[in-house]
Amino acid sequence: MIDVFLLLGSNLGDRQLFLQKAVDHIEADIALVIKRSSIYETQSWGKTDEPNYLNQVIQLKTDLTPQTVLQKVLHVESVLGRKREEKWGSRTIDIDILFYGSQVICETGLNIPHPQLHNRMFTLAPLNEIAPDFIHPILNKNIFELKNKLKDNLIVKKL
Ligand code: PH2
Ligand code: MG
Ligand code: MG
Repeated sequence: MIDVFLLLGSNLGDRQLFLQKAVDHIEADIALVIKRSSIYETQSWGKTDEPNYLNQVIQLKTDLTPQTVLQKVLHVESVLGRKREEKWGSRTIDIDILFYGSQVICETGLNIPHPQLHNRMFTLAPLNEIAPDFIHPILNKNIFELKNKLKDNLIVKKL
């Protein structure tokens, strides 16, 4: 069984409900969630005039291939996103694969580890809560070290 870490994010609509629904769909369609971080309220990274996000990291154990995990994650996004897209005119849930064990995967549409995770406190803070000792297979540093090293001043606080 491979440890898979996913980042959930929502910044539109009932953000907490979308995170919960994502977890429900993931448990039904992909794998049991063995750990989940607290939910964090985070300032929008990249486009800073967007509404704040809620972010959460969850850990799964699965034998599914990374390609299958991606396909299933995109399906969950589209089931949740599509419902709300008409109402809110924007995406309400984002599910990103952060790690698939210690594997490094570079394919079109599938880059693991997530290429930006070490630059984002909204990812490292919740990840550090559940997996501080996990070693980034490219940077060869654990999550705790990456978080302490990162200079990202955007607000990230536990709900
Ligand atoms: N996701 C993005 C862009 N910016 N900012 C925060 N705080 N949280 C996110 O999940 C996030 C973001 C693109 O996926
Ligand atoms: Mg994302
Ligand atoms: Mg995404």
